[in-house]
Amino acid sequence: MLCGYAFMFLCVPNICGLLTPCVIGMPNTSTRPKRGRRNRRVPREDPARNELVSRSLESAQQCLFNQDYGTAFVHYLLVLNLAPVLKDFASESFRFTLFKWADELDSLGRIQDLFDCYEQALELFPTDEVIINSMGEHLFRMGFRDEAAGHFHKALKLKPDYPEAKENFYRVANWLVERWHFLMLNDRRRNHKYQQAIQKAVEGGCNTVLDIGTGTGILGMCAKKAGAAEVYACELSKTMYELACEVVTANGMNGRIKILHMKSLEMEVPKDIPKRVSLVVTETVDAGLFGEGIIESLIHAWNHLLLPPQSTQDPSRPPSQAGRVIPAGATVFGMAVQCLEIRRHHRLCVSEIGGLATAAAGELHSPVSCSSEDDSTEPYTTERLSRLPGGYTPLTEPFNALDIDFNNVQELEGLCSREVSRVRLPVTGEGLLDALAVWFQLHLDQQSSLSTGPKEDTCWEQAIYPVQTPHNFPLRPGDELIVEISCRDAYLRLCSVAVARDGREFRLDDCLDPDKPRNNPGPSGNPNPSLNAEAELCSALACLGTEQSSGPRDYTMLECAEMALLNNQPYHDSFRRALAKLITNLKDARSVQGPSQGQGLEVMPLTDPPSGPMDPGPDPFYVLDVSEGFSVLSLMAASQGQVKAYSSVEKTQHQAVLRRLARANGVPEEALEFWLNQVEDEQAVLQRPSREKLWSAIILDCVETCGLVRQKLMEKATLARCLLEDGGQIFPERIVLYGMLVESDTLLLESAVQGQEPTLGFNIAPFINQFTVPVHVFLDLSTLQCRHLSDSVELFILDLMNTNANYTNRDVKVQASASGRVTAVPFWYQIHLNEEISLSTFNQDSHWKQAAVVLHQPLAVREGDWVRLAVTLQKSSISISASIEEEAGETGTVDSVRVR
Ligand code: 44T
Repeated sequence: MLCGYAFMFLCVPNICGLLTPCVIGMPNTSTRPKRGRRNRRVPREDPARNELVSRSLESAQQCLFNQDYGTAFVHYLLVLNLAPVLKDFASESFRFTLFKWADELDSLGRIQDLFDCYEQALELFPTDEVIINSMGEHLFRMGFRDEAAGHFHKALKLKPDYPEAKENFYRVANWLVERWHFLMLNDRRRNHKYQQAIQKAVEGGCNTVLDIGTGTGILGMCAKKAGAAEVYACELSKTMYELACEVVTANGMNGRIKILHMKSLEMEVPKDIPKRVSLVVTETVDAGLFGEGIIESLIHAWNHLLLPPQSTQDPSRPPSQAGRVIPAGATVFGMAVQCLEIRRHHRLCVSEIGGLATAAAGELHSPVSCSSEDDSTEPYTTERLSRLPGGYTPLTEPFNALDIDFNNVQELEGLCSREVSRVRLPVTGEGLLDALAVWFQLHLDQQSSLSTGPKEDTCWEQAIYPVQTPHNFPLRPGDELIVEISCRDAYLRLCSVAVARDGREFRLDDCLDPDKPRNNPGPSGNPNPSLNAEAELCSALACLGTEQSSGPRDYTMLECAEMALLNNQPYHDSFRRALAKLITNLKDARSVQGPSQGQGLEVMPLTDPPSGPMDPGPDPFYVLDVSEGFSVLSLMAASQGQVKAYSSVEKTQHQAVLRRLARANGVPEEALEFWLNQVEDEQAVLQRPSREKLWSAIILDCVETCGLVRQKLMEKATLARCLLEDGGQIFPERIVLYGMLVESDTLLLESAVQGQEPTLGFNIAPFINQFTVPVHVFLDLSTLQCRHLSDSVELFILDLMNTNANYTNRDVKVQASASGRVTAVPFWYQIHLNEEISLSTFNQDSHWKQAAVVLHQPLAVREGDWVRLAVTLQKSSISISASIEEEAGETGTVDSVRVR
């Protein structure tokens, strides 16, 4: 968002010519409305009404011309409500007015008004995919992702080839129907076990059933099929509820399962279900077991929706008169691990980035913390340990963290008020403590259970509780790790609090004195911690107290990807070299041109005479960094000397970190400005050069962490190019997309319900597969289970310095290096900062993940076959189709179609 915002200001004063709204064709009022059918009644002519319509239309046009969009919108509403027959003619200008007015309302924070306008617009144009899609964009920006995704989906259903909606939908489909639905439905073992357990319970007498969080309706249908007399199901997501209704109908159970669109916690007897049920089935569990609120749901269910449990006093009560839950309970396990991949996403590991010492940054945390009281933190994140690049080292044996009986309401209720329990874990491996990994066994009934363990053959992720302390603590066998286990806000929390060694206990969270040496774990970790373990330990111990901590520490929060970026030294070194080269070139050019006046910059003098590396003499070089989120690139530019850098870092806390780093690294205060503060402060804006071609360098953020090209990248590049001084540069100047052919069943299992066979005998796949998205994001290609069927091949080039030179379609030929089924084409980018310096997004130190296009149909290839990949980049979303090339060709033979 920031980028767009910054660019708004960037372009308005400088290249307004480029942005002047195009003249929208106004409806021709003299055109006669179409005649109705012969037998339809001709509406009575009403001269006063006609007069009003035509006057309002005129006013609407005038207001539009004057850019008074609010008034124009009201006039259009009036016109179109009074004279719907004008809809065809006025739709374009009406939409234009709506979008302009909505943008204004958005920037004024008038959110309710904004959505009211969309509601009114949709009353007039209920099937207008452009309006629906645009409303989705506003919803998305405001954080209503489910609703936003619903709008994109609707727009796409109305017009399947509408590129904007397609791009938006693909980006958010994961929120609408999360990917684990596919994994779950493809997990035959899991399906079968649930079915067996439900069937046994129903056959044993549980004949009234409630499925909490029914998803596609599968567990409810199992209960019905097993012979339950009454089955109810509830689902809080609107999209999933509608899907469940479709699925149940398609399986001939319409009316036999009552599906409610609500959260189970809101259900009441007899309002929603006529009487208490004898069985609750649910799979509302996430990798951390409790994250979907199962504890709260079950407490509520026992108190309001379920029959009383089978009591030990009266075991004779028949099962139909007693309540029970599937799953019956769970056992939670934990294990301490060393894992560089986790570490670099949660802690600052480097003492230097791009020539800047990082010590002054202060304590930086990722938003994942089990000890924090901060609302913006999550207690855990999730990963598939087996798929983490670089692997992990267990430091303890798996330990039993918790046993929970879902059939015991007292135990469920007591969980949150239960004392914090402490476990002492013998350390069995040598390494740095990076996280506690957690998984569980879900006991469906006495006989059957499912495990989400990292060693099991399952698709489930584990919960990761990263260590947030700034120290590096090398553990070794003989130590004891002390872990606290608690349950707060119905989340399970695990926290490593101390290490016991040689009879002493060292607390891990205590480093109150910021002047004490920080012990950064190092960018690549220490492959053999024992090498300098003693030195590390001494320094770690110097930071550790044995007495109680005296209160919360001050820290700044960075997103995990921002932290990984900060730890990415090759990234920053490349930028530093590329910036240095540019500045040197520009200096040379200036010295040839003569004195700085030759630049014609009308720069107001900087308030204080700059000191340090900033040369007060010549005009500075202006560098703008519009990276998303936290970035130190502007500061690195400023540290080059004779540079005035503008950062688009938005958060005050983040700006403070950059200021601290600037001070500590001898960068004069005035060499670094914050773009948004600048545009809000008119005085400061005046101090900026007024020349149009302002910037020596503009740094663009091209690739999202998830592995996709950033939206509107090429538009931004076009604008940025207009703002460069002669010899100035956009970083990067070019990005090249690479890909390869792979056979990966894993990707298929995550993208759609596979195979022709019904799922547990039910017809579910065609319904849920409507939500299949061809592009997978956030992949770790280095650990993805797949067979490579070709070498990597260049798929596409995006030239940011010459956006006209880009094409939208390209055919690429690639030779199969092995026989197999091509199921996907993973892709990544080489980001060229200049001719010599480039970065890959498929790299061990990278904060980027990779993405992949999953082919619509797998393509069988034999070794040596030539495959033609038709690659399309529409907006910034990529699509690829593959076919066998009958005639032999040369690797990488390319036919490109220049479109723009
Ligand atoms: N878990 C798989 C599936 N919901 C995630 O809207 C299982 C993941 C899994 N609806 C490890 C192990 C496993 N009332 O559609 C969602 C959600 C809905 C509710 C009504 C409620 N109280 C709720 C709570 C959630 O239920 C559906 C499923 S919840 C997510 C399940 C071996 N990791």
